[in-house]
Order: sequence, then C-alpha cells, then structure tokens
Amino acid sequence: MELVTETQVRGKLSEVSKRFLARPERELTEAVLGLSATRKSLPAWLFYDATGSALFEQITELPEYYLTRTERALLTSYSDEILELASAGKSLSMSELGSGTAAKTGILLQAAVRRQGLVFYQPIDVSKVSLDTAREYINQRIPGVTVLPQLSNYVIEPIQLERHAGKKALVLYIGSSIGNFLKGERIRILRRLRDAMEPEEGLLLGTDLAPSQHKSLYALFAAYDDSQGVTAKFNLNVLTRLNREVGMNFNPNLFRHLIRWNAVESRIEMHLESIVRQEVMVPAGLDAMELRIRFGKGETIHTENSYKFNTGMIDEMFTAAGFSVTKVWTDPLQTFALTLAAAR
Ligand code: AVI
Repeated sequence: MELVTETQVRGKLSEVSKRFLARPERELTEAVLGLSATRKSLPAWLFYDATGSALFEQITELPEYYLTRTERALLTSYSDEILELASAGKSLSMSELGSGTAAKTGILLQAAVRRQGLVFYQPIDVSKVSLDTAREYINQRIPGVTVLPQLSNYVIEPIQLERHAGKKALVLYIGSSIGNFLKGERIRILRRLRDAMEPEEGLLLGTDLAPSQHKSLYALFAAYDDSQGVTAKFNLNVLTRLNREVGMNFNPNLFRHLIRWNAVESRIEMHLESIVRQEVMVPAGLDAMELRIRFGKGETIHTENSYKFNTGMIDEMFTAAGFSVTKVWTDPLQTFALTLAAAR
C-alpha cells in the first residue's frame, strides 16, 4: 500500500477536480483519503448522485425494505396524536431535515391541515431536484400547505428554521436518516438543531430498531441485500461515480456487494468486496503524481453504516442533545420507532 498524505491528495485533487469537475474539492478529498487508509472506506453521501437517488427510491418500494412501509403505517395511525402532543394547543409550522421527495410527510401535513386549516412546511435538503419534486407533490395534493423549500446541507451548514408569528415549530427527521451517522455525529446534528429551536418545540425522529425477540436478524439482512439486487446496484454505483467524477478506473464487476451485522455497534455495515487482487488508479494532475490504490482479494471498502436503535440509545442520544422524550410509537413487531421529543 502506498502511503499518501492529505497534502498529496489535496494537491492532486485541486487539479483533478478542475478536470473532472462535479463535486467540491473538500468532498472529493474525503473520498480519495478514505480509499487510501489502511481500512478503506467511502463517505455515504457518495451514494446520492442522480442514479443513486433513483435507486434509493426503488429500495424504499422493495418488499424486503420494511423501514419505509412501517414508518408510513405509523404516521398513518398516529399523525393526529403526534400533532396533538406537539402542538399543546398552539398552531404548528413544520420543517423537515433531509426531506427528499417528502412522500411520507404528506400524511402528517394532511392531518395538520385538517386540524388548523393552513400549514407552513419547510423541506430542507441538499437536492434541488428532490425539493422541486416535494413542492410539486404537495402543491398538487394538499391544498392548504405553503411549501417554503430550503436548499441546504444540514449536516455541515447552519440549520435555519422558518419562523412564523404565533406558530410553534415541529421538526421532522424521519426515514432513519440519523442512523447513517456515527454516535458523535448524531449528537452534533441534533444539538445544532436544538440550538435552532425554542424550548418545548417538538422533534419527530424516525429510527430503525435493533433485532429483538420479535425482529429477526434475517429481516435486517434481507432489507440490505434484496433478492432483486437493487441495494447491490446502489452500493456499486459509488464506483461508477468515482470513475466519472474523479477519473478513476474501477471495474465494478470486480467488486461485490457485502453486508455485515456489527453486533457491538448495533449497525448494518455495507461494504464492497474486491473479488480479485487488483489496483485502481487515481489519475495524475499537473501538480500531483498518479496514485494507485491496491486491493487484496477479499479486501473491502466500507461504504455505509446503518445504526439500529433500542430505547436506551434513543433516550441517551436525545438527552445528550438537549431534548426530552415525550412519546415513542412502534409497530407490533417493534421493527421501527417514531419518537417525539421536546427541546429542553
Ligand atoms: C437513507 N438510509 C436511512 C438508508 C438506510 O436504510 O440506512 C440507506 C440505505 N442503504 C441501503 N439501503 C438503504
């Protein structure tokens, strides 16, 4: 394995990113540094180019991917109760972190329109396409909602909630998106959100739950290694993206989708396993030499963590971030949870 310093990588990328364009340099640097480490990894945001985002939408419709279905059912059953508890007699406005196309959010918005007539809804997302889709979807289906999209990366940019006179904010962070972050990152995101909220305002968080006597590990494996191979394509797409955007020469056919259950960390890990011994190239720039990344047969690139929570983990996370839990709703098999928490 060649030893590569961050300065070398940055030097290379300033040129590479000019030539191959597409992502800001900071992000490309993160990707190439991850591949240069002893334990290779890639940041999970790499999944979500146009192809990856479309594949993720397909994943949410798969029979094995119970998360979306279960959360939708919880929202359908408990929207009225959630709004009752969150509003405490006041009128609500809603903001959503990582809203995507806001397909599930419609259920809550509809319930809010029934309660209070007019609702302000602020979807916050990095994808302009998703925000446009969300606005169109809601404008067409739910009259009474004013959509105020905000194009922003809530993970690194300041979180700014739209304020409306006389309204109490309810923030939605659903889909178990929080599960794709490490513990420290999760708390940092929630703390930053807490700082943008007023005391007593609510946060509705969706989390996938850990295996238990009701929920088999088998169901988890099936959700992340589906029979149609959509999740495998989603995972392998990051290599195609690096070829296109960094000019690397991955052969995706020489890698396979691999998932592992890490019981100590309570997370599903996605990896890409090299099925042969091979070398992959990061092209040279004017001020940096070509870089070769070597893979042993069976060596993996760790591409994603998807944490699976229990009530202790949820409580601990909220407490550390300055919230207190108001109520938790789960399905009968306790596969998924929606938690309403209040800013302290
Ligand atoms: C977006 N996120 C909550 C998904 C998850 O389940 O962790 C991403 C995903 N990865 C594989 N399938 C879906």
